[in-house]
Amino acid sequence: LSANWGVIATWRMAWEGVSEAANLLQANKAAGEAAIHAVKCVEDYPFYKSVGFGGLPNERGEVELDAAFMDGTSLAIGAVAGVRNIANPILVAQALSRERFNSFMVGGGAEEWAQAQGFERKEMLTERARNHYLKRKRETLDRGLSPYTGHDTVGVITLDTQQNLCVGTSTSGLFMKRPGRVGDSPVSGSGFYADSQIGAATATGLGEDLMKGCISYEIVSRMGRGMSPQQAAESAVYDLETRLISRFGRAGDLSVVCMNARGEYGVATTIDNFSFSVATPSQPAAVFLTARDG
Ligand code: SD4
Repeated sequence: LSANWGVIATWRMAWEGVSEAANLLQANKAAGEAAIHAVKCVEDYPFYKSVGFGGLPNERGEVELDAAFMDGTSLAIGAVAGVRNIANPILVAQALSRERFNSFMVGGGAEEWAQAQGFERKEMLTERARNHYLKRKRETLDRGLSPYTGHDTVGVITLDTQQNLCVGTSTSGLFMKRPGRVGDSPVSGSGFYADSQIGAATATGLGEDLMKGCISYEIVSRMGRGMSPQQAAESAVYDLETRLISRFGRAGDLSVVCMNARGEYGVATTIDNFSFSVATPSQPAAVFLTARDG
C-alpha cells in the first residue's frame, strides 16, 4: 500500500517550504506540523515582500500582518489580523486554533496575548521593504496609478499519510492598505478552508473580492458535491468572476489552489502569471506557472 500525502501552496515563494513540508509528510509527520513549517519558511525569509519579516508596510509605513491556521480533521481554526511586531503570525494562529474561545484575535489584543504566551517579538519592517515602499509610493503617485497592487499571500495545504488535511495562510495584505484593513487571508471560508473528509482550498488576490464569494469554502463545498479539485477551482473562480463583473463592473485578482482528501489538486486564476508550488508522491516539489485559461 503506497502512502498518500500531498502539499500545494500559492506562489513560487512557497517552493522551499513546500519541499521541506514534503519531506516531513513523507516521513509520516502530521499535516499541521508540515503546513506550519512551510508557512514559517516564507514568513522568515526577508526578501519576500508580502509575507512576514520583510513584508511591505501599510500606508503609514507600519507592517501589519494577517495569518490563519485550520485543522481539517477537528475543524479547529485560529487566526490573527493586523498584528505588528510578531515574528511568526502563523505560530500564533496555530496556538489560537487550540483555544475553545477567542480563537480569532486582532491588533493590540492579539499582540498582548502572543507576548504573554512567549511568542517572539520582532521589528518586521526591513530597510529593503521600507525602500521598496517609498519607491513604489513615489512611482504610483507620480503616474497617478492605483497603489493597491502587489500583494501575495502564502497559503499552504497539506495532506498527511493519516488523511488529515490542514491549511495555513500568512500575508502583509494589500500594498498601501489603510491601517486596520484586513483581507481574506485570516477569514475562514474566504482565504482558506479545510475539511479532511473532503478537501481544502486557499486563495490569494484581492481580499475585498475573494470575500464576496467565500471562495475557499465554495471550492471545498463543490468538491464535497463530487467535483474534482480542478473542476471545483475553475468553476468557483469562473462563477465568482462572472458575478463580480455583472454586479459590480469588474473583478479583481482571484487565484486559488485546492486539494482533495486523495491528494489530487486543482488550481485556477484570473491573472496571467499565477505561480504555485506543489509536491505529491509522484511529483517532486516543483513550481508551475499558470496562464489565464491555461
Ligand atoms: C489580501 N488576499 O490581504 C490578500 C493579499 C493577497 O495576493 O493574497 N495577495 O487581500
